[in-house]
Amino acid sequence: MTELNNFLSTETTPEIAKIFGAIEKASFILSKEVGYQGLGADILGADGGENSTGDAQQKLDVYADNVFERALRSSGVIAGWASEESEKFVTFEENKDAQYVIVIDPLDGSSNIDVNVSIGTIFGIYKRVSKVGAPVTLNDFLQKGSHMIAAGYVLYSVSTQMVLSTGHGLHVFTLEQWKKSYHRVLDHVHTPQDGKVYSINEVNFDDFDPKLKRFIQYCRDKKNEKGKRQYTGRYIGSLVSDFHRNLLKGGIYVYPATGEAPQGKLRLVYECIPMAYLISQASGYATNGVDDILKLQPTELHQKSPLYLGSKVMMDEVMKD
Ligand code: P6P
Repeated sequence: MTELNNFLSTETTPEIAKIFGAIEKASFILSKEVGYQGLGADILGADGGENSTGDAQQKLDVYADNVFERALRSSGVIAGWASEESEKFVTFEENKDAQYVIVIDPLDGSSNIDVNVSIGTIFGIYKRVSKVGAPVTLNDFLQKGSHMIAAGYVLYSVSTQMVLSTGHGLHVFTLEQWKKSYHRVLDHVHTPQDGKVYSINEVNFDDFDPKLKRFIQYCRDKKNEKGKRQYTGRYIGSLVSDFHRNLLKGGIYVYPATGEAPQGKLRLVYECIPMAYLISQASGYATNGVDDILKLQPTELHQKSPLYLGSKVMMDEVMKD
């Protein structure tokens, strides 16, 4: 039993612990492959294909999708999944009696792969609403975030870390590469109530709604008690990386509606909702600029949504009318 599994056995059911065990195994493989970038490994660069929603696929996107699918199928406790890389959800026939389903972005930020910038896997777990023993249905994956029972991300960076919650707080594990095991480094993390960082692609400033423009100007102008700037901009262009820094240091991440992306760019089901679940477990919160992300009713598997999430004080400020 791995340390991660040991910890989860005190936090959740054996089935949920088994799901995280599958994610753990798949992340070992991906962490190694990501680490080979630049060595001519033939899994870098564009795959030439497109995913279900027209995003150019990187070879590592497709590779990650296969690795996570194999691991989750063999866990025996996932009845089906919805992945960013496939247009439709998939029933894992061999696990039709299983009670859980997973929504996943196997590799977010993959355009950063070739320039050695950190990337991540995002996932969320639901109890299926369809009949156990039957194929999974679309409704299994279009559940509100308030019904999510666990979520996490894996950040492939200077070190590989898994951040997770099963509803009892948010915990951080670091992968010890040579031993192939995760070690808990932080538990019951609460993101600072206020922060110093706002993360947004300001090239779209002219498209932002007046409320957001006001917030950006507020961040640019706000001084601390020493008369120094209170806030600074940090934007890696990788949601998991920006989220992780802001989670630990305090801050806000915003991908709003823009001219090119009137519904935002991020996917509600397998990016926004799992990240909203995680920040809510760490005393922050997430909205689509108007409503709590966890209260939204998804209507399509790959629908997009604006995403505002982070420290309470900064979120309250950006949400002010
Ligand atoms: P832009 C990566 O493609 C991603 O989905 C997020 O990880 C990241 O925060 C965002 O898009 C970057 O998008 O339009 O600012 O380059």
